[in-house]
Amino acid sequence: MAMMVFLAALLQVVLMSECQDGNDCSDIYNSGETVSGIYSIYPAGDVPVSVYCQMISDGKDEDNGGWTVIQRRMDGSVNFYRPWDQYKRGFGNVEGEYWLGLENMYQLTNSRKYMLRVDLEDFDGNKVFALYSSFSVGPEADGYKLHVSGFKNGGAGDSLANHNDQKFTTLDKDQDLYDQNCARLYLGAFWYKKCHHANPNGVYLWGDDPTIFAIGNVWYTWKNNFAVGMKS
Ligand SMILES: [Ca+2]
Repeated sequence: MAMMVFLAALLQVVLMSECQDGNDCSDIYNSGETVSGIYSIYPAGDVPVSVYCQMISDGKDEDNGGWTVIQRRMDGSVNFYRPWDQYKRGFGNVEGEYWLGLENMYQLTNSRKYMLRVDLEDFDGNKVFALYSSFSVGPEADGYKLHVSGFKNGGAGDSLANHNDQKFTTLDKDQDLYDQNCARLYLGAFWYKKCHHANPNGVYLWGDDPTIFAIGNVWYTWKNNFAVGMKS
């Protein structure tokens, strides 16, 4: 069976602080822009960052609003095996595959409360998601630690629980708990532990390959298989 290939991790404001226009996609949505597309947001309040906003107005109440896409894989066009500096700043094509950047994620989640939605799709068109009512990324001085809680299952299962409270590891910065560098072992970059149940920044594989192990876009609790071409 062919495995997944698309992951979009989205953020949405849960609680609004005083309204500042355009800090994130939620602000843009609330200002009346309800069409999904590329917008400029201001995670740190001053420097604009181009981002894809997934605007939902015809879904369930908890889905409606502007979601800031923090990571997306869809066609393997962007190489995600990159060093720390690029994971810090962000990379890729905002109209396609990209990573928003750890510093941007920190700036956003440090100032407001967000939830996280992980959308997964396999090569057969099956779609599932995982929802977390709370998501934040800590400061660089603390390794950009991941904090997720409040899991709600949309069929994907909870593959991030294993990664909660872990620091971020890239090929040139090992902050995981394994005795080797998990990013180098699994050709990605993530909040690895020892090493992962999810590898959304791994290699984009066009389907299963039993000759390899855990380098693809794994989301273990959905496809109970580390030899898949899925992610996260
Ligand atoms: Ca290590």
